[in-house]
Amino acid sequence: MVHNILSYLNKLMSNGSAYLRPDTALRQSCPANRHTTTLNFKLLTFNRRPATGNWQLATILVVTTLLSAAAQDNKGLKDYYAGYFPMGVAVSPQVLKGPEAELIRKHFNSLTAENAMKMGPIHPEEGRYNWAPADAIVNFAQENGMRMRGHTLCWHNQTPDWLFVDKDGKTVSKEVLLQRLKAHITEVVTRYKGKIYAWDVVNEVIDDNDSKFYRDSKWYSICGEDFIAKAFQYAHEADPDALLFYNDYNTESPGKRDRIHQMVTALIDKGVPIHGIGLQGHWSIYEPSERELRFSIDKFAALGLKVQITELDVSVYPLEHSRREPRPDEPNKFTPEMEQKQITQYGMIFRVLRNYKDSVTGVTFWNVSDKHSWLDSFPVRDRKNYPLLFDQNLQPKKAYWKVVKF
Ligand code: HAH
Repeated sequence: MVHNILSYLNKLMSNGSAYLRPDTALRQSCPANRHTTTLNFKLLTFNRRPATGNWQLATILVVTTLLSAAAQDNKGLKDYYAGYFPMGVAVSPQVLKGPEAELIRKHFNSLTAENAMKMGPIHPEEGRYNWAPADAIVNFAQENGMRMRGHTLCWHNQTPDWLFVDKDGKTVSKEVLLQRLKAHITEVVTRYKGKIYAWDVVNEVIDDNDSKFYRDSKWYSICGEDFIAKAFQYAHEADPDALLFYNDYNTESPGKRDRIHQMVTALIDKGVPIHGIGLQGHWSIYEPSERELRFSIDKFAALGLKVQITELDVSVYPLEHSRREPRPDEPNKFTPEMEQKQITQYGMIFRVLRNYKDSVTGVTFWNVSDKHSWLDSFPVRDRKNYPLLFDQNLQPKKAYWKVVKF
């Protein structure tokens, strides 16, 4: 049908009645998200005074334009970035059944479980696994031909109560803890072997404070640094084909970046199976700078590692990494200034990522839309944030158009 209309149009144009350049004219005159408004406006114009008196032609113009707008509208993030990297999103099983499901199918070709595969949720008692939420997400990915990233096998947060203590509540030995880590990783990685192509094996073990090195966690106080290399080995034994990542935030601040680089270099030198670095990408409208972002990607890619942005969002507030109480004057509104800065920041981030497409092998957003983000309650509870590309009604924001028009 599209073909017929177009060839009829062509015929009219070659007859000399050609005054129509629907596609070009419209694309230039309006941003893609204004198609509907512009079309209505055009139609009204024709109703009042058809340009050539040729109603048939005017109708065809409207129909073709509608079709081209519809085709444009069907493209999602993943389609714009098909020549670059997969576009992912972190989800709960609930959003896969809700109104978000359609948006997820349209825009994303990779999924991460926001919480369902973390040790606390998936392994609540020793030897008892809660598979259903994680399975639901993996199944959705499979049914929709999406990639699946696993998050995360070893982290200091969201751990189950039993993990670090014995039956009497006493802290376990290093041997017992490593044995528990091995059992956990083997069970989880084996279950999703062939379905999860990349795992965040170890998450956030480097301290934020430049005067420290490793984070002072239960894992570290019981095992020393050994648990890190072991986690990668256990994961590799369970699925030799999976790509294994070290994942962290604040990776553009020079001190932390250097410590991560030092740790990862030592792992590589020891022959530990590590294939990539996850830069979480919990960024803000104020940071990182283009220079720091490029520097981080360069530095890790130079180690021969794949780089993925694993948890992208752009907070409209300055970054803070520790919880705190709300302040009385705490803003909650998405102001035009925030919006403008966010458009610019998202534009910069994706320009850089496209530029590094040979090193950057995946980009994942942390949550679907501004309707709900983990940043609504972190680091300040009840402070609304607007960090994503879709608004609270699941509509693309101006920052979305900035990211896809290049
Ligand atoms: C990430 N940490 C975690 O990797 C992810 O699993 C979680 O759902 C959200 C964010 C970021 C982080 C943090 O947990 C604590 C302080 C700063 C940043």
